[in-house]
Amino acid sequence: MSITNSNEVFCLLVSPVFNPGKANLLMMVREQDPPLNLAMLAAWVRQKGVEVAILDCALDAPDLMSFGKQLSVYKEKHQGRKFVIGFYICTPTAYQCYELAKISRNIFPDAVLVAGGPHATFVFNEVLNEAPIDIVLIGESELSLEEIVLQKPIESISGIAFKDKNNEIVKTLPRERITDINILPMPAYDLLKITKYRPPIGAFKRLPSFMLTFSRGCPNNCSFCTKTLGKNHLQKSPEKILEEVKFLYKNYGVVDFVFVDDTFTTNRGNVIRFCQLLKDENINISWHCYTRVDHVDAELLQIMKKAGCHQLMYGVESFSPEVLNLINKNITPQLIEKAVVITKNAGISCRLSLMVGNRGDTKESLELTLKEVLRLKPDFINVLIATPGPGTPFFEWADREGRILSKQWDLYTGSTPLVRLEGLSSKEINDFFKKFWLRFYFHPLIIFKLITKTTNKYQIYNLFKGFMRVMGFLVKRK
Ligand code: B12
Ligand code: SF4
Repeated sequence: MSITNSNEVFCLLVSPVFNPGKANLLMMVREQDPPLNLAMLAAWVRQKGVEVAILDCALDAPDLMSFGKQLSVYKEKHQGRKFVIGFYICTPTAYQCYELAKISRNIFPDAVLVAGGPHATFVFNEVLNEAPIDIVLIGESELSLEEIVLQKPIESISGIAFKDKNNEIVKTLPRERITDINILPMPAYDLLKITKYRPPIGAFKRLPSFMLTFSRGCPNNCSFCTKTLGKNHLQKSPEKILEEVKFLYKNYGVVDFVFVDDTFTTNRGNVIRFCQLLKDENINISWHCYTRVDHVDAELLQIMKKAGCHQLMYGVESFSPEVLNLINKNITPQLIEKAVVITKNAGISCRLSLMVGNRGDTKESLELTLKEVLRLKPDFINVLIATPGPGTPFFEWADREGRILSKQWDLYTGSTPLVRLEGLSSKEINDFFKKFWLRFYFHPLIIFKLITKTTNKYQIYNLFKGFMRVMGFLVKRK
């Protein structure tokens, strides 16, 4: 497993297909997601002088056979070179990645196979045992991957796990974090087919639209959230954010952006500066971001609106104070209401992200949440079934109490009840999941608002497509 010369190394980063065959409602509104994390890692490795490519299976290798063919093409093209092949593993794609790793091992018996991402970070033992993966990179991976491709002895690399000669799993010391993320190069957007990607239906206003993220870590502790990059919130400077936006605008004509940072508005000053920079540059873009209801205020929202922000998604989860408390959300129904009102007043479309089947949920808490949502009438809602991702407090609690109903990872998509609750059966969770979507999107006033607010034919077509897909999914579901 040793690499001798960085020029000889070819690093191939693989993003698996998010399996559309499995029950997952979000698939119905999702289009094509860019592997942003791989673009970040690729840029870092390339900066260190190593040639790198990204294979996005969703676009170029939708099944195992075509994946094998693609690998053979790389092998042919880069004969005699040492391959480092890396897989992005999130929980629902874990099994698929294990299959991809097996195929890779057959085609490249001598390659170094590595894996990273949220699932690999929290269940590295399983990954090393179930797949022919040589090294798992834990958490932030730029520095560890650099050392792997630059041939450092494996035992001296921190932030990884691997199997030693005795087949024992060794976890090395934690890796130091990159504290100034402005030193990260711009993600290798040139390695992605930018215009083939498209954010979820309803999240973009016009095309081409692209997703971006500029921050790492979150100081909050919501119990269901997988925090691969820890608690320290770091965000690139507004100037760096603008640089990336401008790059995509000028080189690929991207006019609409979805900032998928967990909480884009955490650093208020940064957001205001970014809005000012957009104005100074006179770039006419529209954008959308995710945030928390306690990280906005009326003035900030007005400034964002003037700078092209057309939609905000708030992680709200529930309107029940007991549930909000149990999931450690650290917000109140009053704060949620205030955020919805000031967002609407600012002329920004408001999307609430909700969950059913969280710890503490009962029929009463879910009825209350639905009632409040229908009263406040945000423009959109997203509803998922609370899913206990490995490494989260929700998973640890449910596992400790023997409440996990299945550890079949490809069910961990947010559309299957996986935790046995005191106050609700799985059937009731499923019924509420359906009820939330159907009651909201079949509400005459919501439909009227959606139609009258849409500004172009394409948006109407897309919303209709999303509506039909979601309803088809829910109707077919038992
Ligand atoms: C943007 C985003 C999306 C986007 C695009 C995803 C993408 N491929 O980029 C969309 C909206 C499509 C999406 C969908 C989903 N997402 Co998502 N998403 C995110 C989000 C908000 C940001 C991801 C990101 O770019 N982070 C910034 C980078 C720098 O961090 P990172 O991804 O962790 O990458 C670093 C390391 O993990 C590591 N690393 C990552 N990949 C690799 C690969 C290799 C080879 C190596 C060596 C290292 C490595 O190095 C990176 C740089 O240091 C995260 C939350 C978060 N803050 O991470 C959730 C998150 C990744 N999503 C999550 C989930 C559950 C989903 C869905 C299953 C939701 C659903 N029900 O459908 C789907 C799965 C889709 C898919 N194809 O995988 C969970 C994953 C939980 C888990 N246990 O797997 C997260 C962590 C949210 C959460 N807090 O719980 N998601
Ligand atoms: S859900 Fe959002 S606010 Fe809560 S811990 Fe995760 S990233 Fe932070």
